[in-house]
Amino acid sequence: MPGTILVLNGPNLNLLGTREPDIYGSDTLDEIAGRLEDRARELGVEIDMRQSNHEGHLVDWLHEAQANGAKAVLLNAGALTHTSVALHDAILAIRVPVIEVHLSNPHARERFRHKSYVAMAAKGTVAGFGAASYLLALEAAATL
Ligand code: CA2
Repeated sequence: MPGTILVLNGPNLNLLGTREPDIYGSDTLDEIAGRLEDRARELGVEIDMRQSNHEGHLVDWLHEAQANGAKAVLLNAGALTHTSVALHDAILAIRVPVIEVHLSNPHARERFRHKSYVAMAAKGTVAGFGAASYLLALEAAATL
């Protein structure tokens, strides 16, 4: 639907809440989606939250955001953040603003997480606030 904010989640984020709560928090992705839905209702925006373990699905959904006239995309590309030129190119290929989201702060972690192909193409990044990163990114997206 035109004006929707797409919330895209990459590999392994379906496992949230089951392991590594010290790094990623104890909320499941469904719980985060619920909180985003509540806040979206208050802000008067529509969200559509998805998750895939496959890079191509994320590329297709970015293209779909453009084709359907989405307002913005919140993208937590998981580990693909640090490897995917395809996602970088897809973000540059669309005019819809993309906000990079991370639960953890990749810059405070291993060196291989310091490079982000998503950040180089995104409008901005919210990272390090756990589930609240998504809510802060939604606030930003709603004002665009
Ligand atoms: O902090 C983030 O949001 C990340 O995008 C999460 C990715 C990681 O590769 C990025 O560097 C930062 C990993 C998601 C994996 O999520 C899991 C959840 C529960 C158990 C294991 C992995």
